[in-house]
Amino acid sequence: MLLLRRRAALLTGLALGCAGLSRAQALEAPGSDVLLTITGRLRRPNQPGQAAFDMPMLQRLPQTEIVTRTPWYATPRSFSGPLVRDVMAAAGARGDKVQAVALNDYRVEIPFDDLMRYDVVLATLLDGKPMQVRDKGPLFIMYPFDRRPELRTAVYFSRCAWQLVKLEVQ
Ligand SMILES: Nc1nc2c(c(=O)[nH]1)N[C@H]1C(S)=C(S)[C@@H](COP(=O)(O)O)O[C@H]1N2
Ligand SMILES: [Mo]
Repeated sequence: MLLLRRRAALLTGLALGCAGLSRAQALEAPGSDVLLTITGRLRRPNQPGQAAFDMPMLQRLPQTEIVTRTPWYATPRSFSGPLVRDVMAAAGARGDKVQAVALNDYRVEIPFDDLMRYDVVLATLLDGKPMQVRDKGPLFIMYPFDRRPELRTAVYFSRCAWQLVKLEVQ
């Protein structure tokens, strides 16, 4: 299951890489409410200087599920959505780090290394359901804390921005 998901993610990564090489390929335009904006060095913007994603665009990318305990909930929960690295690839984003910005103006820096080393998920669903803003939604960055116990530190918990609205590539 996990292996299949990994393989799917890898194949998509390759496909996106090829699309990036052709350069003519633009990121599709969002057809509904924009949930996430990526700014910075982008090879595939879909708006002047930025890449905007709506829910269907995020849900068309390969999906990964992380079931894990977290500091936010008393029991293990399921967080699912695209990998952050695939969202970055879809926008053709290149950089060393990314500033995650949340609705409540919370900001935190995430090194690109994290995205390569770990399967960091841009969660669009909590236990299979969309998250309301009052439930830390609509987007929640999640690390695989239970599969990678070394991540269970304040540093990585702080990188899990909930109510995420923007990623600034630097
Ligand atoms: N949107 C948002 N995400 C956030 C925070 C925040 O204030 N706003 N705090 C971060 C920090 S510093 C930690 S340690 C964890 C847990 O903080 P919390 O208990 O306030 O959610 O969430 C992280 N994600
Ligand atoms: Mo924190």
